Amino acid sequence: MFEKILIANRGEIALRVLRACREMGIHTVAVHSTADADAMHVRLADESVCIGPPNAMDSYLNIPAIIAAAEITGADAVHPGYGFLSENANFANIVNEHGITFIGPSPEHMSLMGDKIAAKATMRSLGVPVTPGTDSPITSDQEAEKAAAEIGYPLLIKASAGGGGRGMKLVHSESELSTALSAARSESRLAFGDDSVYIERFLSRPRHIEVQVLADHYGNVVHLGERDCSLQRRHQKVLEETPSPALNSEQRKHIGETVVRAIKEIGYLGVGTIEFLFENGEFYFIEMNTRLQVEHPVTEMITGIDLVREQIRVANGAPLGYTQEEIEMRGHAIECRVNAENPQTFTPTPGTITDYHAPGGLGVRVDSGLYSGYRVPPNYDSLVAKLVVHGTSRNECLMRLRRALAEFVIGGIDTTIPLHQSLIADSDFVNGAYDIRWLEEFILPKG
Ligand code: MV4
Repeated sequence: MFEKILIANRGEIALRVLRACREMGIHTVAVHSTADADAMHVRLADESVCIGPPNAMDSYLNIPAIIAAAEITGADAVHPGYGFLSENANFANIVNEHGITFIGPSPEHMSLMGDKIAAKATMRSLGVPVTPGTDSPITSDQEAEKAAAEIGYPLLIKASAGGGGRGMKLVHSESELSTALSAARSESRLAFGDDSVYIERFLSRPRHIEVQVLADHYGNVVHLGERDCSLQRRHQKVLEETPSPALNSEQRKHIGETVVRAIKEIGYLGVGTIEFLFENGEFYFIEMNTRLQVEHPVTEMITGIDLVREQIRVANGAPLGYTQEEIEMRGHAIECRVNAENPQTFTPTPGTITDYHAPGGLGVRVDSGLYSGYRVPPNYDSLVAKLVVHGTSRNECLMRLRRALAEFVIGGIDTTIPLHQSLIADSDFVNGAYDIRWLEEFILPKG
């Protein structure tokens, strides 16, 4: 097993990885910016290295500084967490070239899935249902018009190098097509240095459902069910749950088996998430994420599988210790993302935590680096805690979540806890009757 892992991240996920390492007897190296010198992940790590100033470009995205920290401390593996360098194939490649194990898939799989057109073409060829649309980059207005005639309006123009909603253009009719195409191209060139775009049929009110997979070096692949991540604001997830209230057990089994077959076929390694839009009983593949995701704990709560431990084990060459049949999905889990933001305006609220009390009790988990006296820096993502609750049924989970939210004390700054309280009190949410547009409509009248 690895002796020492460098955690190339910050905040709650750095702590999450550190906890898995400690349970496995693996030493940890924290890296941090000058803004994070007092962060919990730095305090708890066996060793820490300051890698630069607050700006992420100069610290958490600074590849030479991170490699130097790994070499100086003698780390034999790097865990990238999520965000930052976690889906950067160039970083993974450099780590590996230094004789250090990148805890994640191969750089080739990261590049393949980073190219959204190639990812879709690959999935389609493997029998995964994909969103109707073009299979190669659009090269001219005429080609776009021809494709649009088959796909129908409204349609979406998406950037191949985009993902997560960046660089999408909604087109209502042919008269808008040429202008939207040039706009999408130039925005994509500016943002990603790549102007490849593709066209998809626009699905008007789907749900966002993603399937978790786990693969080892020996062709063993399992799925760990799905997560419903439809509750988003401006492409930021707010609350996630598993199982999805929208799926029945046949649909779950079918999409799980479809995904496992495809992932086995490409020889993928580690954890991965296959994202679908789900509308009128049909799944449409949109993207695959090659990293551990923020919302992974809901899957852990219903399966009992420690996904970070599994990532580390398979990266080290260990085989999965179980088959699909041995995985049991029990009960229901919900995650609330607690952000340092005003719950009405969503303006970030960095500042000093004056009081802190995390909820506890049966089925309650809090992943957070907060403590009383900690100063939330203004430089990074506003996620400061994840409240994850498990229950034997969705209803029990909801009752427990209501109780846990009421117990949660984060003093000194505004957080999105009140938003979660009003959200889970709404009858549409209680009934599971929501889609990707529901949350923004829910927020609007009060905004
Ligand atoms: C779509 C779509 C409708 N039709 N594709 C946004 C993020 C990126 N992963 C894909 N996204 C969408 N793609 C087609 N063909 C609507 C969205 C979308 C969305 C998807 C999931 C969760 C929230 C969303 C919010 C707005 C738009």
